[in-house]
Amino acid sequence: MDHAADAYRTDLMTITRFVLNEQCKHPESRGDFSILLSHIVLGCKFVCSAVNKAGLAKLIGLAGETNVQGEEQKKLDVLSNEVFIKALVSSGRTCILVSEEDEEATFVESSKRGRYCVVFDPLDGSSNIDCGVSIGTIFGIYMVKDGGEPTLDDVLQPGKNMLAAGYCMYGSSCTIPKKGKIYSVNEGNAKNWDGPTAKYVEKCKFPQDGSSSKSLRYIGSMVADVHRTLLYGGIFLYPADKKSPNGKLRVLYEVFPMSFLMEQAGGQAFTGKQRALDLIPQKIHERSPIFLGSSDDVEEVKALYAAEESM
Ligand code: AHM
Ligand code: MG
Repeated sequence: MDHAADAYRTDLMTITRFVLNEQCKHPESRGDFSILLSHIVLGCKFVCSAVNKAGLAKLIGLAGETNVQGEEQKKLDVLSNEVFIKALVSSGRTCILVSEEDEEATFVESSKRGRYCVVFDPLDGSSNIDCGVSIGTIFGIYMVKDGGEPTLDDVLQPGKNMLAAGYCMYGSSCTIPKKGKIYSVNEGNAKNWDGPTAKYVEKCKFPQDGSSSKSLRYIGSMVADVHRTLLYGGIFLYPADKKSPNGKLRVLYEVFPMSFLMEQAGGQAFTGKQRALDLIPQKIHERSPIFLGSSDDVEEVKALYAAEESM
């Protein structure tokens, strides 16, 4: 007999149910973190529905503003940012918010203040909005350092101090394979790459050890490229180059959360100089080169940088 339950999973594990289940295991907890996560989930659900109906609701296109990094803001960038700021402030559990879209950090007024700092990119990959490719939200959470008045130092902490990080992909639990068959990079920047990056990509195409060459996959939405890397393995790189000596991606809300997730899944994240999560950012919108993915693949990049340093 054909039961609906055979065709569909009916024991749905939603994120809200997961968070509540986890919280029940810690009866001493105050529930603050769960409340914060539920507000992040609310933001994601709102943005998801806005992205789904972007074409119909005339949300496609530019907002007419340029953000702090000199990039044109899309209407959905502006809307998503507003939604997240409001959701996070109204959670009553946050004290400092750093968003890709806002030049200055937001300090939550004292009556609504909590102990958590949230760094986020409300809509990563927004250049892909208009063509319907997957885009997403990236976030990381820190605990404020002490009970005093919050300061920027509370968010300028190394990534390894993050309590949690996540992304939500719009449009579409894992352990990343130890080695993968895919490399993911904007090859259009190749003429400006440094030696180790160029050598690494050359090895991906023309391996000298008898292994097969890797396939190139590059979407141009970090969320989608890292999502695939987590599932299939391989490496995602946004290296430094002559034009952008610090790469493109922002430390607090792109590099750190994705590096955090990559390490949790058993992979590695490297900046070209050090473990990405050991960086201590000096500015909220600081950038860093990043190589992240399967442990063995990142190890190869590390060896090439080490070899160059010893020359
Ligand atoms: P955004 O936050 O302004 O969307 O920019 C970040 C995006 C990442 O999602 C992606 O990895 C990268 O920029 C792509 O950059 P490029 O077009 O230079 O390859
Ligand atoms: Mg981004």
